[in-house]
Amino acid sequence: MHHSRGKSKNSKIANAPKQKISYEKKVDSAITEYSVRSLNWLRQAEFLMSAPKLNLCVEDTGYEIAFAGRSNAGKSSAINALTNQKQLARASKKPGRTQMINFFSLGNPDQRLVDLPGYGYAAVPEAMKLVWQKELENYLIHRQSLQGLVLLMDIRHPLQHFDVMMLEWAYSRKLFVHVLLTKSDKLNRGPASKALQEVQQQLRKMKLNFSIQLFSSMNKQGLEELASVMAGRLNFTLEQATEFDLDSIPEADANDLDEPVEIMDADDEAEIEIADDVTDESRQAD
Ligand SMILES: Nc1nc2c(ncn2[C@@H]2O[C@H](COP(=O)(O)OP(=O)(O)OP(=O)(O)O)[C@@H](O)[C@H]2O)c(=O)[nH]1
Ligand SMILES: [Mg+2]
Repeated sequence: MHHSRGKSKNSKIANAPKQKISYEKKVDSAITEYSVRSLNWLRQAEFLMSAPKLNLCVEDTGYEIAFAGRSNAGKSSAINALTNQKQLARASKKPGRTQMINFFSLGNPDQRLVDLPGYGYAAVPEAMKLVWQKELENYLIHRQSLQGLVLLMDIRHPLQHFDVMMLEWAYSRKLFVHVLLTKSDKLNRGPASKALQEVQQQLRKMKLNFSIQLFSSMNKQGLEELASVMAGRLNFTLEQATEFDLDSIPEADANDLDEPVEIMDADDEAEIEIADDVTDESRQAD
């Protein structure tokens, strides 16, 4: 017979393997040759350039997917986890870190990832916020190569006002959206899949038929799923998959987040510094 709810949950936790292992088990079934190839392909990502505005962006040809979401949702971290490179995109515990439109090529300048600045970061000065909103809007409206968005939402605070606006706007523009409920490591498995179902339901209610998954940059949950969705949308073909040189893929790294697990989070903390150097986007692109 079944235990009572609380008890069965506890015994389940006690018997469960460590969270990380159970997550890995969970994605196993989703691992196909295409998703593995896609993941390897994404590791070829290289920093192309940062643009402060639309007319300074890289040439608008080919295919592009942008990572969007509230400030601190984990966009830059997700790109780093996905590409298996520690500092390809600049992640930070300080919200408002990403301040330009950042382009990354995927072995081919016509297949790109874009890291966008987050929206909804209250501590950015109002005037700057307006300029940014405008540039972001410009990019989202006019960028021809933009296929769609990976929209990241903290699993603990999904579907905030701006998120819903973004979803509806993307829908009206006929862009695809693939939703990531990020920082899934912050919740146990049960609550995490419950959150997933709830957001899924709400999307359906809004008649927004977008795909959605759990994701964690910290324990790498959902990497293969995200990789294959992205590769498909970026027109990564199996033909191309067999073409590229496997030797050129960077070695796997032990951990991509160099910050501790006890991360200060904009959603938990009130006093947060404003990101320091706005203009200095110099970085090593290897
Ligand atoms: N626990 C946990 N923390 C994460 C995860 N992903 C990101 N973080 C943390 O969340 C904070 C923000 O991460 P970023 O990747 O910089 O967020 P962002 O969305 O790029 O933020 P902006 O550039 O300000 O828009 C950092 O402290 C990260 O370490 C995750 O999967 N799990
Ligand atoms: Mg960022």
